[in-house]
Amino acid sequence: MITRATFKCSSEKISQVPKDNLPDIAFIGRSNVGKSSLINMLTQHKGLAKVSATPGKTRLINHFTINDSWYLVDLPGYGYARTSKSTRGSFAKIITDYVFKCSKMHFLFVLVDSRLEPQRIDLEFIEQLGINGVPFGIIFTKADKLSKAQLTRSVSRYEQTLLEQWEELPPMFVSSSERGYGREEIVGYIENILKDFNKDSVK
Ligand SMILES: Nc1nc2c(ncn2[C@@H]2O[C@H](COP(=O)(O)OP(=O)(O)OP(=O)(O)O)[C@@H](O)[C@H]2O)c(=O)[nH]1
Ligand SMILES: [Mg+2]
Repeated sequence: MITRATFKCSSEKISQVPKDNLPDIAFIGRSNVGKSSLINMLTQHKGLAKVSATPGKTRLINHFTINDSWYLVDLPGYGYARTSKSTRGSFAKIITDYVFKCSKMHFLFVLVDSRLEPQRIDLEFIEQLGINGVPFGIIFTKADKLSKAQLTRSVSRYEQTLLEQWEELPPMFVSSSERGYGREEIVGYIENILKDFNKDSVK
C-alpha cells in the first residue's frame, strides 16, 4: 500500500539521480500516453506529477519517494516531434542513459495506449529492453475510453504481436487513471518485486 508519496527531485542527467540504495520503479512510454496521470492515480495524490494535454510535458527524470522505501520515477515521453524516428537513436539520451545504464532502476513499466494497435516505436523500445535484459511490464492506459470487448481485443492483439518476437509474455496490466482501474494490481505487483529486492539485499 502506498501511504506516503513526496516529490524528491528532478534530474536532467543520470549523474543527478539520488545516490542512496532505494530501488527505482520507473514509468515510460510515448508522450501523452498517461504516465504522469498514472503516477498520480497510483499514489492517490492529484498534482504530484504534472499532467498536460500537450505532449512532451515531462522532460526530466522525476523521482518521488514512496513510503520512505522506494522511488517511483516519472520519465519523459518518447516518440514526440523530433524524436519520432523509429531507431534506437531516436530515444533521447536522457531516456537511454537512465533505462540502459542506471543500476538504480529496478523495474520499468512501459505504458501503451489501449486504444491503439501496437505502435512501432513501442515495439522497438520493448525489443531493446529484451536485448539489454531490462525487467519490464506493460500497462495499457486510458481503458475508460474502450468497452470491455474492445479492451480484450486490444490486449490480445498486443499479446499476438509480442509472441511473434518473444517466447514469454511480460506481465500486463489494464489501467484508467480517470477511474482508478488497475491500481491494486499494479501496486500489488510492485510490492512483490520489492519484497524480492529486499530479500536479495539482506543476503
Ligand atoms: N480518459 C483518460 N484520459 C487520460 C488518462 N490518463 C491520462 N489521460 C489524459 O491524457 C493526457 C496526457 O496525460 P499525461 O499523464 O500528462 O501523459 P504523459 O505520458 O505523462 O505525457 P508527457 O509527460 O507529455 O510525456 C492528459 O490530457 C490526461 O488527462 C486516462 O486514464 N483516461
Ligand atoms: Mg508526463
